[in-house]
Amino acid sequence: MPDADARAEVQPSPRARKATAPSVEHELQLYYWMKLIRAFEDRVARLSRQNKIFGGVYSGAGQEAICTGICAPLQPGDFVAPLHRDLGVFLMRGCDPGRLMAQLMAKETGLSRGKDSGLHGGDLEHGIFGSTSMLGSSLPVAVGAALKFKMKKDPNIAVAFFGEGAASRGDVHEAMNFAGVHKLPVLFVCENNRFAYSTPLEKQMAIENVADRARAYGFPGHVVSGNDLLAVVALTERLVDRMRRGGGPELIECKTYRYRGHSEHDPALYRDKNELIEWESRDPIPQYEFFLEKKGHDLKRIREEVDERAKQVVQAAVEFAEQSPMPDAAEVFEDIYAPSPSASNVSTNGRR
Ligand SMILES: Cc1ncc(C[n+]2csc(CCOP(=O)(O)OP(=O)(O)O)c2C)c(N)n1
Repeated sequence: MPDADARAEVQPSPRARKATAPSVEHELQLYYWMKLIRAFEDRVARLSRQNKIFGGVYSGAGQEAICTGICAPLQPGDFVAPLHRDLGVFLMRGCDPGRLMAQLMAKETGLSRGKDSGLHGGDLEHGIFGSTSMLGSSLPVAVGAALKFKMKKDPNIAVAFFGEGAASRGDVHEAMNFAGVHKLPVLFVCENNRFAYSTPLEKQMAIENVADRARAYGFPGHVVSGNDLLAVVALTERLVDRMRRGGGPELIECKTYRYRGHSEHDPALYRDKNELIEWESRDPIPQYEFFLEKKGHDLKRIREEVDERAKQVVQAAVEFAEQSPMPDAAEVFEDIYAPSPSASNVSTNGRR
């Protein structure tokens, strides 16, 4: 549990803060995104209890400022490799909410056409990599995408999300080392929510910050409060700008907390109730609402409008997914391997 000093330590520098100054429109858009992600996650948790979701549900509730703040400064063509708790990254990068919901319900209209766990569907049209279950395995893939961008002199960047648990895996270190050696445009984002399933932070690592490891690979590491949207946006904007200009990799460690269990089937009895309460009191959404109110917005009106808009988007996604068919068993062997060039016209039913 961070003490008061640790909290102060993760506040952004005045320079980083000054760099943001989002326009009013952008300010409200950021709010909408956080609320949409929370509403989507909450609905998925409810659907899971109604047995409508296939496979595990790994809520990112409480971590919305990270998906929002990291993705807001990204551009079309950037590549993202989300972790299993990052439905928000899919929404932020333009994945259709209906297809995302259909993926979780294993429907034919889902990202992997109902053939895979909800977590593994990627959306390459929007530059979103569909991860495998192996923790940390998506980081070398993001680094590969960054290598491509560098070789083609493309201004795009890759973003690799991972938890502090995954940070203990070899793939993560190999990916960072390669990125450092070749000065690749890849942003490593550690969502440090203090638990990897039931393993607390103290049993995961012997140092204070995951970010401290970046220096060993030859690039900067930064610590930020993952519950402070403005801080995450300001830092990300600055680093992404530097990366697009050839500055090489960066690592951001976002200090945050996982509100729910590891997944919906985990009551998380290993956690201290007071710790959860303390972190809930730092919830990113009311924190950002406080900012909006201080800026002179009519918060009550804005909240009602945004909640209504988010509710409608989520409801439409649920209806689309519920009305979608289950996959056709006859197609079970399709999409397993990429078609060979000579066979590319065969047996794909016109689908990618
Ligand atoms: C190599 C590997 N080990 C264990 C698991 C089982 N597992 C899945 S998620 C998870 C916890 C991951 O924690 P973290 O990386 O901190 O991310 P978080 O779930 O906290 O967001 C574990 C142990 C796995 N998928 N892969």
